[in-house]
Amino acid sequence: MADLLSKWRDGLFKTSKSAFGRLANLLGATEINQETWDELEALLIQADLGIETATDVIDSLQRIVRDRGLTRANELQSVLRSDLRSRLIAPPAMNWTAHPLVILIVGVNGSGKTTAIAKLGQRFCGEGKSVLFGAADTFRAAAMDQLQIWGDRLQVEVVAGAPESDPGAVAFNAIQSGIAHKVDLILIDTAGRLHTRFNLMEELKKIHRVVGKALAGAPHAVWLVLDATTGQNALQQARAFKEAVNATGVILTKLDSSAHGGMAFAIQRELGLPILFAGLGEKIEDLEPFNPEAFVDGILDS
Ligand SMILES: Nc1nc2c(ncn2[C@@H]2O[C@H](COP(=O)(O)OP(=O)(O)OP(=O)(O)O)[C@@H](O)[C@H]2O)c(=O)[nH]1
Ligand SMILES: [Mg+2]
Repeated sequence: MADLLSKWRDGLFKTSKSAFGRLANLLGATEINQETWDELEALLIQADLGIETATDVIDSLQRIVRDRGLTRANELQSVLRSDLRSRLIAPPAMNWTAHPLVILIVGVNGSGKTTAIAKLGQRFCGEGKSVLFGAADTFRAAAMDQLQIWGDRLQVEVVAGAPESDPGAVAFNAIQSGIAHKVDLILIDTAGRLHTRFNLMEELKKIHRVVGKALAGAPHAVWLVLDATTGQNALQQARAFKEAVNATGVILTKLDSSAHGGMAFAIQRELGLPILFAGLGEKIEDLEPFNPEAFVDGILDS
């Protein structure tokens, strides 16, 4: 447990050092006055919470201060911590009813899709599930090699196609193979694409449709991989992917290289999508189920 908490703390080091790092100074042994509120609001906006969330947090804290008759700024620290925790939802438990369970992994270029698939493969294999990877990123030959290397290492079957072959066909084959081998989980990797490129988003919709033809009800989930270093721009990406292929959850990667961890709040508020996993480092074991308490403690404890 201590291990897990230090993993979150280390992973969120940059975020906790950024805007959040000034909280301790701001919320010191002084009286709460208008300046406290103005500075706190500015700090929360700089910390990537988004303007709406920042305003909401201030309103809620002001209510608590009135109700409890608080006067000292340092009393706001614990109030803020519990308010921030309450704004993040814990990820729902994995639903394994479908067999095989098919999950489509989508996102812009370089967001960490293939790495996340390897990390998820390791996690679910460790939980005793049989896993298959579908390499429906036929755009770059290296992409298939990358997934194959992970597959070999994890002893997970990888279904790939010829370079530049139809990604929908690869996804279809992956599902057929998964059904034949009675695997528990099929993770389908897709090529990175800019959410603004119409043709590429149409191609993604097609992959989604083909997956549904290969197995009724599939994909059972669409996980959107967002790079935490991109900050607020990730929200635009998320909206486009949510609309195109009905993304059901978010994997927030590279929190360890980002000072923008606060965007987790904006993602939940503005998209209503749960954050399922958080990438806290480059190693295969550095993907953790999203944990609101550990997350808030990580960003506040600098
Ligand atoms: N520090 C850190 N690096 C990460 C994390 N996740 C992925 N990366 C790195 O990000 C880079 C891109 O990762 P990929 O998994 O190849 O990204 P992708 O989305 O599959 O990329 P495309 O297929 O080209 O769209 C790699 O160098 C990864 O090691 C993370 O959580 N933390
Ligand atoms: Mg990839």
